[in-house]
Amino acid sequence: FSAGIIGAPFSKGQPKRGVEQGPDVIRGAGLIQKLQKQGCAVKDYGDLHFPQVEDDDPVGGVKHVRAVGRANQRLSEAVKKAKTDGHCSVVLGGDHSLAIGSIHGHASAVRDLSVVWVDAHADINTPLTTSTGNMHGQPMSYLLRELVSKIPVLPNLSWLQPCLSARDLVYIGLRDMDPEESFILNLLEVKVFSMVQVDQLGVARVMEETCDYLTDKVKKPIHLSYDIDAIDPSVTPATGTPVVGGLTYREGVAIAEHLCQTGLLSAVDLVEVNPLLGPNPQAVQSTVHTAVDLLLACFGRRREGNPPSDYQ
Ligand code: DIR
Ligand code: MN
Ligand code: MN
Ligand code: MN
Repeated sequence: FSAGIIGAPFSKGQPKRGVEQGPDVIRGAGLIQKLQKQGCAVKDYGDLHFPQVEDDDPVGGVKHVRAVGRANQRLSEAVKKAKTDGHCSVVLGGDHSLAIGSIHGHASAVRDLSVVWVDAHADINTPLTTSTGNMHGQPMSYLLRELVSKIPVLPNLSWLQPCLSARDLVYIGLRDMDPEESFILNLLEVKVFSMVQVDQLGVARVMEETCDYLTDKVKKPIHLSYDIDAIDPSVTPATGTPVVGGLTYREGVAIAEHLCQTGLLSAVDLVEVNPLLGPNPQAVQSTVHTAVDLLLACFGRRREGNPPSDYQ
């Protein structure tokens, strides 16, 4: 196990300030020391620098296309580097538009991968279906091969090739989808474990079925893209678009533990932590600590305990 940590302090995929502070607060809560303490080798690549993009007017209602395009091009290179260096890449967001570059960079290093997208939202609006114009509600539409004909040419995104098949995608935790997003998911027959399935099956069964589905033929590396708003806002309120009725802390951690135990986890995004949005400092702390615990579970921490490691 080794983690290649990449900070991505980027917020232009959505309108609220503060989410660019995600890498700082997650690092500040001791992520790297805690990973090392549990026996995980860590390479910290530091934070990416995203230069100001001038004249970034909306394109057909989609906001900050050029900034999102440029930032994700940089992130893709950084993730590709972390992968070729031999690490499980960890992208600390920043908003969820960063999944474009993270998954693209991962795919360019390993060729074929599967994605587990844990989120209250499907983030699969196209530039034509989006009602908000926010790019963090759209990343999956740029990544899926099946949707390539639905994506118009956009500035600073010409480097991007779709690199994921709908068959290799599983959603967990959905509970707030736009009607057009539901239409797309049905059309492409994407595997979805919404909160209804989490309720009906329980998280253990959801994870068994997720892994069985993804490893049906070949065992591809898994990219986990974890939006902190998948967890219930009673636990993780410091996020831009909280939705009631989410995963419990235990369900959220169980997802990360199970994916770790597959031995296939190859990249992780932890996005949408916004320390300026909690109602009080404890709410922010609860959000940040949960984010750290999810990442620790991705790298082998088990609630039933771990034997001592000689790393440290
Ligand atoms: C909405 C909200 N579906 C949109 N999406 C969010 O903006 O497209 N994604 N909040 O995280
Ligand atoms: Mn999201
Ligand atoms: Mn979300
Ligand atoms: Mn399994």
